[in-house]
Amino acid sequence: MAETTKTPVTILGLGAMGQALAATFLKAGLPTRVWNRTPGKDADLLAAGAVGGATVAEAIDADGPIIAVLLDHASVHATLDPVADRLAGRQLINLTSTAPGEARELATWAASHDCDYLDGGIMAVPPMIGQPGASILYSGSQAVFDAHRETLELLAAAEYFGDDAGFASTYDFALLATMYAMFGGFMHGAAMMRSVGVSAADFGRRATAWVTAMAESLPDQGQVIDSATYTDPVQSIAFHKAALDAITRASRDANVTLDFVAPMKTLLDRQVADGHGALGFERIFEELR
Ligand code: FVH
Repeated sequence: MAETTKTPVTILGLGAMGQALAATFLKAGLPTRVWNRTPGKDADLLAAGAVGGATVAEAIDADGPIIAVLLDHASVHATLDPVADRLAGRQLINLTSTAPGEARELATWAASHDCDYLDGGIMAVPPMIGQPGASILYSGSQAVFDAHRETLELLAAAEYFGDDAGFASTYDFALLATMYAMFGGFMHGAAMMRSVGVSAADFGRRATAWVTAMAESLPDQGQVIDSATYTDPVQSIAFHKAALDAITRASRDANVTLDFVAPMKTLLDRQVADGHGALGFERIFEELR
């Protein structure tokens, strides 16, 4: 990661993520101000050299970007609305998870207070902050990103995706949707394997190898989707429907509910009923959007 210029920063929100961000800045020697709604969460940070603000107004009364890492969109407004008149000429970097429309609303709200807004989607859990493998996706104000890129790189690899404040959030939640499908599939598989006495940890090790191998195909599937040519499949929707039917029977035999696999079966059944059985699996993309 790049050298930092020791830009002062203010962090609003000292949950697990806010504390990890603040600790990383402090370790890098950045003057760091912190604030949290509930007092007491700043103890370790103060001991490490942070300056605590008793109020939001006090915390943001400093140079440098204001970094919000709060629970959700509502908590960003709850925190910043009362100090909106102090935001003129400031730069706000919002790392709180917000839906794309919420991020765009915050950008418009910030602009109405003459405040420059950059949105970020954190692709990491707190222990990963400052470590290789962590990344944060940004969109919104390029001026804010360019001005603070070195500082942001202290936290995680930083990538900028243009001036649509909702873009980074869309990317964030698209990646999370992919992740939750994998996690849910693992829970379903682990429940099946428990019925024949295999531990979830053992299954996890084998599932990792399988999922890693299968994930290699995602860029190729993406190319099929982008070309919208589903007529020359490696394996057809009808083939995958048969597989989901078999998974359904196997799950019933293992006394595992169909809560997780049923939506995928429904999608494939509908594709076949609509006459798309001979097309490639990727055609379900057309059904989803
Ligand atoms: N932790 C993670 O693994 C994920 C990784 C990906 C990105 N997320 C998002 O980061 C945001 C903060 O997450 P967090 O882990 O720090 O969350 P908590 O530990 O639950 O802390 C929440 C903080 O928000 C404050 N807060 C909540 N409601 C309000 C409010 N109405 N007004 C002001 N502050 C509020 C809360 O304060 P308190 O309860 O201690 O008073 C915490 O500081 C989040 O968007 C994740 O989705 C993290």
